[in-house]
Amino acid sequence: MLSGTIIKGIGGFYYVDTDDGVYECRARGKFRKEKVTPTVGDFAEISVLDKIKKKGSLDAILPRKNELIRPKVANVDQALIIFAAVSPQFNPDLLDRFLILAEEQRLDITICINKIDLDTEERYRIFEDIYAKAGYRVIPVSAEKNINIDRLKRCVEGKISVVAGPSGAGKSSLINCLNPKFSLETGEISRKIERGKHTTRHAELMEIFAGSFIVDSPGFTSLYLNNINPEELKSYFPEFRPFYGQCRFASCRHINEPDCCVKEHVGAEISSMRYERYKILYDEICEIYEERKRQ
Ligand SMILES: Nc1nc2c(ncn2[C@@H]2O[C@H](COP(=O)(O)OP(=O)(O)O)[C@@H](O)[C@H]2O)c(=O)[nH]1
Ligand SMILES: [Mg+2]
Ligand SMILES: [Zn+2]
Repeated sequence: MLSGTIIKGIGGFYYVDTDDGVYECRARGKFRKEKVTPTVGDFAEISVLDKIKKKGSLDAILPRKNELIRPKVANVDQALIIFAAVSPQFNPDLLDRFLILAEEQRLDITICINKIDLDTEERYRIFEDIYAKAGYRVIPVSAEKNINIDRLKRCVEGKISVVAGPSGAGKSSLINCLNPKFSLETGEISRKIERGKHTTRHAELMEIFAGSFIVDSPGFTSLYLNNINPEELKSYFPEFRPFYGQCRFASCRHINEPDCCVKEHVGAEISSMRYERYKILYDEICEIYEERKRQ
């Protein structure tokens, strides 16, 4: 018997990455009976049917730590959110939307600021500070000049990381940088290929090195916060957490209530930029929420 990680599932076959290479497996009937769908990211036990042709059968999947819906992946360890310092211009509003979606999925989060080689005035440092203070791990890098790639490598080591970020931020370039064995298309060419893809994309794990996987997340492309409950938004701002339970009202939304402990710390422990965005997004989400109730 062998064990490994399911890296791809397609047409009834599951591809399991083991110490003995990648095995193509069919799932035993009991999965259907038990209504369990093996999922990319699952740790699986397989029996070897043909060692040469690398065929096997999927016998069992181990209990999941978590399960994302879009992309459909189990056992995700972290979201790696990649933004460019410039080109495209760093956009904190967009970053906050990515963060909220990742927080909603309860993922551990790393923010990677790429292309620092182009940011001659080092304006990215302002954002590095704001997000580090909010409680996020922030890694400034350059795929082009190979800056801090070791730090990024350590951060993905032994984990399943879901990669997200705007087009052009340098996601593919960074993956190529982490392991020169990879040669993902980058730049304009890659965007043309992406536009050409109309088939539904199946989630697939890329093994960047042994035991370290990355999964692309087309599901993060819609950044309308349609499914966020306005009352839960505050729990997606980690910098509010130290003040939990200290406002006068337990239900405090930290907007216009009296004796709000969060508001008292804005400008100090809590960045004004992030707090202002919280209020804007709260209004936006309330509007969507009300609109849906009327329908
Ligand atoms: N100057 C500079 N350019 C970069 C860097 N990383 C990526 N690029 C360029 O930015 C463009 C978009 O990169 P790509 O990896 O395709 O971005 P993706 O859409 O996020 O996958 C490409 O032309 C890259 O060569 C970097 O660190 N510095
Ligand atoms: Mg790309
Ligand atoms: Zn409050």
